Amino acid sequence: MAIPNFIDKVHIFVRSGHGGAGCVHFRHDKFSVKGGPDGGDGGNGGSIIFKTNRNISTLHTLRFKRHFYAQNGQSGGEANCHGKNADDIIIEVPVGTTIKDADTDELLVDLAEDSEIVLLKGGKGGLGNTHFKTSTRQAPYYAQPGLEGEEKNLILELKLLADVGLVGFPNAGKSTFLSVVSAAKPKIANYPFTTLVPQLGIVSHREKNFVLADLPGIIEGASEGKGLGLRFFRHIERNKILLLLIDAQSENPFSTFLSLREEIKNYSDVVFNKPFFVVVSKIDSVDEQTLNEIAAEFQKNNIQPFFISSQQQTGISTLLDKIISVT
Ligand SMILES: Nc1nc2c(ncn2[C@@H]2O[C@H](COP(=O)(O)OP(=O)(O)OP(=O)(O)O)[C@@H](O)[C@H]2O)c(=O)[nH]1
Ligand SMILES: [Mg+2]
Repeated sequence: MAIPNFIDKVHIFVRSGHGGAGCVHFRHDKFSVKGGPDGGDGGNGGSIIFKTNRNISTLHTLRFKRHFYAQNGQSGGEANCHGKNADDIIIEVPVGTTIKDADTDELLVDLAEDSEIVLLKGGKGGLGNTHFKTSTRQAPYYAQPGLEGEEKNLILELKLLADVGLVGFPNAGKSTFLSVVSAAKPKIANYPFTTLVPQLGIVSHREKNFVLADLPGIIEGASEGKGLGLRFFRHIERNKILLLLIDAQSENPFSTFLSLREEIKNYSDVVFNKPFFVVVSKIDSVDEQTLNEIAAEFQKNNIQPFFISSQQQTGISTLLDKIISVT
């Protein structure tokens, strides 16, 4: 499920402007033939600024324009005339963009929140000769040159912020679900803790996209620091909606659901209060009567679960319809 417009990594070249030179000039009009210095300062070069914009969700505009040169500052003029400062160049990027130096691989900035940063400062304009007059040097034939701008090759990467998080006990079928709804290829196996770090996939459904995160399974006691789950709870805090995956084969799916909620509550109120859907997985592996009993138990508690089988691809479309209606 490739998404043509989904660009998450681009190379660009940026250069800030040089400062304008300070001016060497002496006043001479009909009243002062040998006037004092009046050379003005040079203007500053334009800077390269990165700014987040929440209305942009990909880096694709940078695919067409990859070179950014800020203008140089204007030179200073006579009669203390200050050279014009060059305009800054503002490059807008989605929240979640990281910027690396392409030559050194050094991470320069992580625009994880709304922010604006001057990445390459324009060169400062030079001072005109007015500034260099002293009691012993009445006629300075000197002004500063403007300072050089900077240039850099950059790699911009968009860290995907997942909209939807898959949360469940180990072996619940989270990775399998991710693998059938996105192009991601997570490791799947019939033992707990197959997934060790969060995996992300982009789900395209009815011309809408969302990012789904498959998180390592949490175990009872995760909130007390047992198992891997806790380390990754931070990711869950950034998700908008959670899918609580409950294995239909578990002894009592409803009490499995309650213990999952309990684990979450012990860890974080933020996560506990997030909207969630209950998804009963692997429904191909139990008989219809069992499914009816599971449904009845949840319904008694006013919860309407989704029933899916990733293996047989049943119930998936209905679930995705619901997700895109709320993301
Ligand atoms: N019958 C059946 N088996 C499934 C289904 N989905 C997943 N499984 C199996 O369940 C086992 C665990 O699946 P995973 O997707 O690795 O589970 P997980 O929740 O990611 O597990 P951890 O990463 O260990 O937390 C694998 O053997 C899968 O083949 C399903 O819809 N039906
Ligand atoms: Mg997994």
